[in-house]
Amino acid sequence: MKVLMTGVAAAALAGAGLTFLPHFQMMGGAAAEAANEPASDRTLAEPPEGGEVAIAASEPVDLSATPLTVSLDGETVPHPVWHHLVMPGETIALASNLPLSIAMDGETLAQNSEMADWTAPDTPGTHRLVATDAAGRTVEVSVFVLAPLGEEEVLEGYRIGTYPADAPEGLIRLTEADMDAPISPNFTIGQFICKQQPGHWPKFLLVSPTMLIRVEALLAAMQAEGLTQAPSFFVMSGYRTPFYNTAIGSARFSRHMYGDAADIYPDVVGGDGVMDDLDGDGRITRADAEYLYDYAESLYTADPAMPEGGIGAYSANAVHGPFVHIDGRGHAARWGRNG
Ligand SMILES: [Ca+2]
Repeated sequence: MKVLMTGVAAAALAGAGLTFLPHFQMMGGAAAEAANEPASDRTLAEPPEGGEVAIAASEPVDLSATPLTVSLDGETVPHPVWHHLVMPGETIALASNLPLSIAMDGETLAQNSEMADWTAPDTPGTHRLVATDAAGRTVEVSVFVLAPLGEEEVLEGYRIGTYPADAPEGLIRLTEADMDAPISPNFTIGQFICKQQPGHWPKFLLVSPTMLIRVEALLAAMQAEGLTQAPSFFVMSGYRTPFYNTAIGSARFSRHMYGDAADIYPDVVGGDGVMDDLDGDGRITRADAEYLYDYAESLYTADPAMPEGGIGAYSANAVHGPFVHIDGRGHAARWGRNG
């Protein structure tokens, strides 16, 4: 079987509980089939074998023996599409296990090299790092040069407020033109902006890698099992400024203020901003949020490599439908699931 693997498909398999290896492994054949098996039959963290794989290269290459691993500042890039945050003037270091052609904003940084450095400019902004190996596999990273926060409570007219603890060093400064910058295989940065000041630009926000790893894995697993046709989750609430978090009466130390939480659900049917009928009873109720909660819980529990974090289930109210909160706080937290 020959499989032309897209980043989305690869992520779907990677997140299916089959692998969440700390590197990329393009899979085909038996591995792709295994992704459709019930969760209980999957082998965790075992590299797939066999299968002929072509990855948008001129010639098919059997890459199964040599996964491409890329790290930025010592952190493994977990998906072929990812993001990285850096303060102005700081240097980021890319390292790989294979020689790469590495470009930033279309300008070559290194060729046939397993490492490259890039020093961020002094001004905040969005940049695009693309690394390509000899087989044509790519790693694409949106690099956000952050706007220093300091003691400011307002940045360029955008109300930030005051962090109750652990104020971040800087925030992503997002212009309207960069809304579609990808931050993972199935999510763009624009999905996570705070709802305040809708017509105001630029906006400021954060996203965390652990939250995105968990949310991507959940989506990919549901896609692989045919539980949703959604190309992405609807992000009802992603980042919240401390200002906004206080205004809506949320938890004082909400992980949303750190870009480390997302209130999500699949919304294919109707595209109406309301969760789909996941449990198939013909209604959209709390039971659908609990279905998603339970699915996330069992998926994360089955994968020892999954970063720890929170899961919460919520009922509909006057202004929103049912949803599930996912965060990457670093330890397990569960709420909202009764019985
Ligand atoms: Ca239902």
